[in-house]
Amino acid sequence: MSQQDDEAQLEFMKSEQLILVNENDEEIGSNSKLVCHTDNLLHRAFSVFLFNSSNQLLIQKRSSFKITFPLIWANTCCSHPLHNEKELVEENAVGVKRAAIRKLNQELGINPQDLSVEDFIFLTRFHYNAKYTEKLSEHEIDYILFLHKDLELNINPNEIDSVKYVTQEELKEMLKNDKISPWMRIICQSYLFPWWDKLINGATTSKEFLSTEE
Ligand code: DMA
Ligand code: MN
Repeated sequence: MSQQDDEAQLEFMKSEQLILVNENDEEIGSNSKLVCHTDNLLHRAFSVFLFNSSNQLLIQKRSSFKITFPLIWANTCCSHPLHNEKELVEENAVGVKRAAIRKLNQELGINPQDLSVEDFIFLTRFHYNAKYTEKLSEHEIDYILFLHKDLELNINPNEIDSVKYVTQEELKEMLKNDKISPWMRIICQSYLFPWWDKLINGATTSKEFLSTEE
């Protein structure tokens, strides 16, 4: 870590205990957020995609204070479930959804009372590894969660530089021209747009999103 690192971000790095997993996403222990990202340890993570009632996706530009991948565009909110009783629950991805409610509040100021775990649609999880610098990397089993709701925002500037709602066409232009996080790029290339079409066509359950029938 460097001397310029933001205090608040460094504190999360030191104090948060993340969930270490094997390639099958089975819990195998815990370590600090810092060690996970300096020693390339595989850990559990999530990526939320929030759509409003006009079916636009909320994306965020990460703040300059972020220790990994600052000032690049990503999906609505990403983070990690913590190694505690509430967020370790695996049934229906409840632990990850609880972590998502916690971070949607901390990053975007969304009132936790406006959300419940039932609002989230868990679609899939995937394994990826992305280097940021020689010293820092992401190595995660990332859970993709959709959320289709109009929500009031109050952006935390320590986390987020800016946010905007985009259409599919606008995001496709950004994928050509802007700096986009590696996990967001993978999700856009492998999953996002067919599911976004289904959302526009009224899908609400994971079964509807994942069915291959038209
Ligand atoms: C980590 O996101 C999770 C993914 C999917 C990259 P992050 O660096 O934004 O985590 P945090 O918000 O906890 O710093
Ligand atoms: Mn991570």
